[in-house]
Amino acid sequence: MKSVTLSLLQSAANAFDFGGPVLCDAHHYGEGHINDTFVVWREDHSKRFILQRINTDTFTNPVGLMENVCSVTRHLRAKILAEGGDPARETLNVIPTLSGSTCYLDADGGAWRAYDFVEDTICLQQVGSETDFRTVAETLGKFQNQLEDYPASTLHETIARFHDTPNRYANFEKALAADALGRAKNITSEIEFIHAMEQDCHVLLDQLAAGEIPLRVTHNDTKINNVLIDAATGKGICVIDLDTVMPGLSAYDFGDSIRTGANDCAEDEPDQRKVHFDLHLYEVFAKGYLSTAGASMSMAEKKSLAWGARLMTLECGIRFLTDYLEGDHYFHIARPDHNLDRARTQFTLIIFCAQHPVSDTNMGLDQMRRIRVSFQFFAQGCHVNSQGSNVIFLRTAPYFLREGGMRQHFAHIMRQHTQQLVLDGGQMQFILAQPDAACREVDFQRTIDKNRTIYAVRSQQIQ
Ligand code: ADP
Ligand code: GN1
Ligand code: MG
Repeated sequence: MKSVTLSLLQSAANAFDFGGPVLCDAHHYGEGHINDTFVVWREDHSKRFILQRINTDTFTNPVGLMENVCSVTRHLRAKILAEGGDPARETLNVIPTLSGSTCYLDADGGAWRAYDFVEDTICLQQVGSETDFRTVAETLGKFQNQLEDYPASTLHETIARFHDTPNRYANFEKALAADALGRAKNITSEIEFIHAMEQDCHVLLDQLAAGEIPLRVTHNDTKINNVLIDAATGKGICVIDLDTVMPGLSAYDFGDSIRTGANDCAEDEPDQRKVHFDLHLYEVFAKGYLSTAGASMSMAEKKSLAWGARLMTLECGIRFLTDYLEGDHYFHIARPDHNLDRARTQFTLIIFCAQHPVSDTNMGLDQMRRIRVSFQFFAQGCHVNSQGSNVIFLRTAPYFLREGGMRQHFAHIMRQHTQQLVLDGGQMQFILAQPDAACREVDFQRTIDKNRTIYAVRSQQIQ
């Protein structure tokens, strides 16, 4: 799409009923990857609005999309009023055009829409505190509840097969086969990683097809920056970016938030050593989400949420990498290899969840809790405090130790404290040793003692 100039923006703004003329600023607002978002002010600065050019390469039916948004927000408004809330702040309010339409189509085929600006809110790009993440979780769970009785069949499918992970996988394969920019040679290990995950891609759709989990009306893009938090009270205020509200699975909404929130660095962090999946934040989010959405969910649906975390992360990584192969035409980028960095971050997060007990009861929380103790232990300070020595994991190491991000964390702790690691079912213990800063070769001798597998660290100095 053509880039937005001030005159294009001003003529779009002139089409809307803002209650008088507005001043435009052609700088993009916010950090969305899809639409072009701007803030416009009334000339007397009494009020501001969000003016957005909908990305019509992505959303090919903007009029249908706005029908969804208007109808969903009407439904939400009634719920908010019934609950004694303030609909002016707690959902998006569409500003009509001067001719009464929900969007304005410009001469270049661009589609524009406007909303009231929801004032005095915080939009998180990364989770700063546990409390905020819990708030995001509760707000999204509540959003799901409020849409429980929405007639799903009336919604336009704004992006076909949006969370069809096997189809995303197939699209990746096509982009790889075409390799239009000759970039495949840069991503051999990522390709191998995706191929190894192929079977996982089907899990949620298989559960849906088998009738084990229900189709609901879901948001489908629950990145944490799509929830606004009240700046004064810290309460969750408004779920925004409603373009993808469509029939979907609760696992999609749960998973996309985990992907963005239980990660203690940015989605596009270029240094993979800094990427760390935070199991404690996972648990915080799960509790918050279930506290508002859980009552109507069966155990099978709750269990599916953990798969959502894994598959939304995988799917997003696959999408970033597909875009990288195809020349970065889908997600906005700000630097070369931006999509590659984003994809790698997703894959590192998955490696961290490699031991994720996705099929356990109670969404794996019990087992999560057990293994968390040790995960937290070896995650402590591991980036801050690097000794500069190397630990090499041999082929005999458990597979998850051989993978990038996980290995970094293990390696650091190994060289500081650990002599022996015991895996007992999902449980791990570390037997501490005095720190020794030598460069170590670490091997894992598999010893079976009835029910127990012991990976002993044969730690020998190699230099
Ligand atoms: P995208 O689809 O590109 O992510 P969004 O609709 O999420 O677009 O908008 C991008 C950003 O603009 C949001 O992350 C948020 O910071 C800000 N934003 C969007 N709508 C509003 C609103 N009504 N009030 C305040 N901020 C908003
Ligand atoms: C896009 O629009 P935004 O920035 O909230 C994308 C999501 C991805 C996300 C990755 C419509 O979200 O699906 O998960 O980027 N939205 C669309 O950051 O494709
Ligand atoms: Mg957004």
